[in-house]
Amino acid sequence: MKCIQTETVLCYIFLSFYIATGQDGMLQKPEAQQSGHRIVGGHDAQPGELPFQVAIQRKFYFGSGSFHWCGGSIIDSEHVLTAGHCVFGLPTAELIVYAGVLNNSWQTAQENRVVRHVTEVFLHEEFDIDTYINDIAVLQVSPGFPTDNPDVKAIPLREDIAPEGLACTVSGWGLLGDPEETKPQILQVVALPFITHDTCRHIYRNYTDGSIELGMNCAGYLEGGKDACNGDSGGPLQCGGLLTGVVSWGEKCALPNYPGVYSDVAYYKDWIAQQLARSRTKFIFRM
Ligand code: 4AZ
Repeated sequence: MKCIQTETVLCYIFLSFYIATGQDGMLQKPEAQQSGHRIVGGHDAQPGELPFQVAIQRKFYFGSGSFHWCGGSIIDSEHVLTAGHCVFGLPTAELIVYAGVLNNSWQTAQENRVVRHVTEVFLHEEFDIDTYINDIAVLQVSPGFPTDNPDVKAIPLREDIAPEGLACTVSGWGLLGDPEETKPQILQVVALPFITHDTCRHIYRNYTDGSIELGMNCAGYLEGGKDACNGDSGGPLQCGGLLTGVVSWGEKCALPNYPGVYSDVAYYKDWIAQQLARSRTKFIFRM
């Protein structure tokens, strides 16, 4: 959304309202922004089904409370993996992480809910907001996640290239379905087949608003119908119990021949390990 000069004040008032009403920002590539087609075919997640899923929210400027922004995955006792575009340009102090919840409303108390502040953001040094190349970030939370909560658990990272067609799930609190622009309060999950980098690059070959670059993989059906969407960014593509992708972008949602695009966890395994090491070193020096 662009604000032109003569209408700047009105536009910003509108923009604040737009954000406050929970229309997440930044979740499609800027050129591909626009909705109308949204996640279809998902269903409510069951308690304990996706204990690694977190909701990343942004705190309101005034008063208490927060609004949904992105998804993320717990990767160890004090770190969350998410998309670079979810944290790009945002103050660390504005972010808050909810784990162990199916309902992502900050007002809804839930037995196993764990709320954590973000203490450090490690955004990929070469993240490109125009192309979404290197759309990945590690968040350090404080204090660390509990070890005895059945609804809060880390997911191991995939280190090899997943095979074509592997059964995966993607999950999140992103937009639900046409025509209503509602977002679910309950975490949604949908099963999808994995699409390798090479195949996806071919599928998107004639697309002019983006391309499948190194470090990107995909998931979905060529006939469309099941996909991640606005508000799911940063969340997990899980295949065979391993974190395989991070929701990144796509041409709208659930369209035929435009599968969802993910940051490839195996491709970034060394980068992720480096960030975890950096984070731990910083922690030692902070004491
Ligand atoms: C988004 O805006 C978004 N269909 C996420 C995934 C896809 C498109 C948009 C892929 O969060």
